[in-house]
Amino acid sequence: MFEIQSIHARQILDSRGNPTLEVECTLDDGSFGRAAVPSGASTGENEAVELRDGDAKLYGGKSVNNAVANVNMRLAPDLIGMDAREQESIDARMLEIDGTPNKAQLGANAILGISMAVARAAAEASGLPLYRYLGGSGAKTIPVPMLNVLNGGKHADSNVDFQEFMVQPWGFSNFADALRAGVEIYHSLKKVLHNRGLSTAVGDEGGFAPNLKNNEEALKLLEEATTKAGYKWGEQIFVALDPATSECWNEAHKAGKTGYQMFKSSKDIVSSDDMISLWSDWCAKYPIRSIEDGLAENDWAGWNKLTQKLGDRIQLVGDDLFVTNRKFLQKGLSERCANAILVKVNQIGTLSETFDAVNLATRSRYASILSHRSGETEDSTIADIAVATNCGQIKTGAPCRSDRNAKYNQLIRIAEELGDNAIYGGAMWWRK
Ligand code: 2PG
Ligand code: MG
Repeated sequence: MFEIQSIHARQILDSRGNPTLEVECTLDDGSFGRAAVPSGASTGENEAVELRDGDAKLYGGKSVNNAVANVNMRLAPDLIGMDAREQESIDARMLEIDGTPNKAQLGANAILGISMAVARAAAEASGLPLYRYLGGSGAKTIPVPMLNVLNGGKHADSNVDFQEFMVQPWGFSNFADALRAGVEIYHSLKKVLHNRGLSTAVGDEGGFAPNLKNNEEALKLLEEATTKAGYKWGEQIFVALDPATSECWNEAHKAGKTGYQMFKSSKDIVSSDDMISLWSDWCAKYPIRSIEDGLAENDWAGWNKLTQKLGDRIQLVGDDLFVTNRKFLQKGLSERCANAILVKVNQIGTLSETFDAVNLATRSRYASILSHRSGETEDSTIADIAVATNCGQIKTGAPCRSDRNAKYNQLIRIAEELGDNAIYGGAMWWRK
């Protein structure tokens, strides 16, 4: 009854209007799973390969017909007949067929589509919701959301250098109240921006994307929006940042320099130490609990210094630094860099390896945050994975646009289903 009968991929569109794949898996009892693959814009250089056709005549080179063909012609025939519950073996078999260390042959997008679709079909055949199938009977933590209410960097055309200014509603006893606070702050921010004559158009992840006097003004706006919405800044609501500074590093590199270029505002190039001072200055002034990619993916020495300076006070998250890959996480552990990992299924390309990364992080007392990509679809698998792993945090954009709200809505469903058994991640701050 768990035997894979068919696997089929097709090209669909993501939230930016770029092609991506969705994969369908049917089992011999008729159980069915469908999953769609996300796509990043500020990608880490060590991510698994997203295979695109590169034919300028089709979607500006972004079509994924080869990845679709790799699912339908190369992987599917090999996997048919396997037991869909054997996630590890199925994922391992795909890695074997691909034969490269970074899934460059068949595409991590092709492989991930199958990995997720198979899990969904197996969950259906088991009669279990996905989070329960993946996480077992102990899966019950609804994650604290990081709501990216102000977008900059590569996700917006504004003059803000840093990519994500997020509010994190830690100070609530349940997910529904926490999410409502995030949503009300989002709407409050819209009014604050509107009243100042600033743009309320949104960026790739649904957050507003105004031009500002400087990067720090974003934090002041978040504070005003939070207070005006009636919530306590620094008690109920905290700040999480993803400045995505590998982009600043790369811009400096393009100019033949080493350091971090504020590529949208001043064009200044600053050092790793200057960035660390900026973060500690901001942490003294604002209730920041989390900074992701506060330094660039290749600045390991800087990361060690940053971790020594702020690592016992706030969460320091490696995204481009770790690319959901246990090899890079292991390096971070040895070199004492960061204290948390961002977890993106398409950075590594299979569910098994995603769980490996989370497990290593948990055993090493690093926090894990499940995350969307800037290019998303209606697929909400990451919401289930967040609950399945009990990781306690999720980053999935502003509460705006259906690609983002699909994940919030799935968490609402799961929280309702778990009822009194649900734990809201906010109840257990990761260090204290
Ligand atoms: C990030 C992500 C998601 P992208 O940097 O964390 O917010 O962006 O998917 O563009 O890499
Ligand atoms: Mg990031």
